[in-house]
Amino acid sequence: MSLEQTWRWYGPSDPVTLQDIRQAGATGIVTALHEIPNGETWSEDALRERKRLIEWDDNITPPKSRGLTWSVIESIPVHEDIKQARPNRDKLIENYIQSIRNVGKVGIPVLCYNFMPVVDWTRTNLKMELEDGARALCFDMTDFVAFDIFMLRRKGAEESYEGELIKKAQRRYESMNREQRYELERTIIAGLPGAEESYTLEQFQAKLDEYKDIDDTIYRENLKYFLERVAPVAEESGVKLAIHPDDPPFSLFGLPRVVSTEKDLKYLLGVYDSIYNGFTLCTGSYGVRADNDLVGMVKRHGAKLNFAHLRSTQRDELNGFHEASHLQGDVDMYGVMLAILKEQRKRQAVYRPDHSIPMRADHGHTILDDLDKKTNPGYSAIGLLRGMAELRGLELGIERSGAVFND
Ligand code: DNO
Repeated sequence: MSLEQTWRWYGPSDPVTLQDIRQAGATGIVTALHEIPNGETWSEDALRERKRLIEWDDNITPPKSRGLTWSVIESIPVHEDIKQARPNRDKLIENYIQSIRNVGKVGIPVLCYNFMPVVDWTRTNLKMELEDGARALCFDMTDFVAFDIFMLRRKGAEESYEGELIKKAQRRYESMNREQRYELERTIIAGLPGAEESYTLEQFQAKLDEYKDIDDTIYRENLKYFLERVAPVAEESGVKLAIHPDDPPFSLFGLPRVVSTEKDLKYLLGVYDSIYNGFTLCTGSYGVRADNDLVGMVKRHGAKLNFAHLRSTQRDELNGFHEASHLQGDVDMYGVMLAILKEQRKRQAVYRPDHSIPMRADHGHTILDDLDKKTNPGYSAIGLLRGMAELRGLELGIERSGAVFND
């Protein structure tokens, strides 16, 4: 198999163990030093120590290789003060740069990050029941508007939505009991796994207020400022940046969004033209917008595709979605896989050493034994295992069919 199969591991407290991951067939680990507060430098020692833990079993003598490599960092969070261009941003960017240098020294080749304001990925329901009893992550627009207008009571929120939707959201809100309201609030603002920020309702409103004068144009400038400083260092250090798109790929709470479309991507790749300033193709995030041509994005920007998150979503009539199984839903996974494998061939033809593009199955359903366990939403072992097995089969089938050689 030629794509590098990776798996996101949340560190020593993840209920999924390194051995589980190895048995699932992955060889690459995607993880972060989640314990380091946002804005602080990741030291070379801390990185080395975690890398050793991932790659070697030191509990036996002599130590034994686990057959795993730390291939991708996901993510070093970008501090809110950098995103908002506050006066101390240069100091924080300096810390970020130092982290990248340290990542380069210990030899981790890819760094995934995002530039979403206030909230990282956002859902309204982490346990949507599918017809076969499996549970999926979902973003329901009616619930979201119910929260925004009737629970958060954000100033001006009504202007963001159409009258019919607001009425529906009001009926939804009125039909919910206290527990259901609390659960919705926690799901939206308490932070999903990997999101390093978590808020109470008051803190959340205060955070939103900080953005009242920051529109897309200003926010894009702030991303540019960051990239102009960070990308050259990434190149020097041999660390390939891979920006993750907004999830979902549209504005939430009136906040700016600048990594949602191919146009956004083109802009930021142009800020510093190098394969070290690249992107994460998250098919589930970009794929929520019907106007994102995923296959075309790989064809046009493939040289800078540094990491792939493969998953599918199913849109609904209100612009919401739920996470489909990996080969179903709105994403043309066959087309995307074929395009990625073609990009890989191109790299091989010019002897690019990084032709084996790291990919991971993203956000599995909760199924089988995991339904009764405490798991990280979207990251339970069995659902991801199913996703990865399907993607692996798809890849092998495409390779054997010879379709990669067709124009
Ligand atoms: C969710 C993830 C995101 C992603 C970050 C990257 O499952 O895809 O949390 O890790 O946005 O910075």
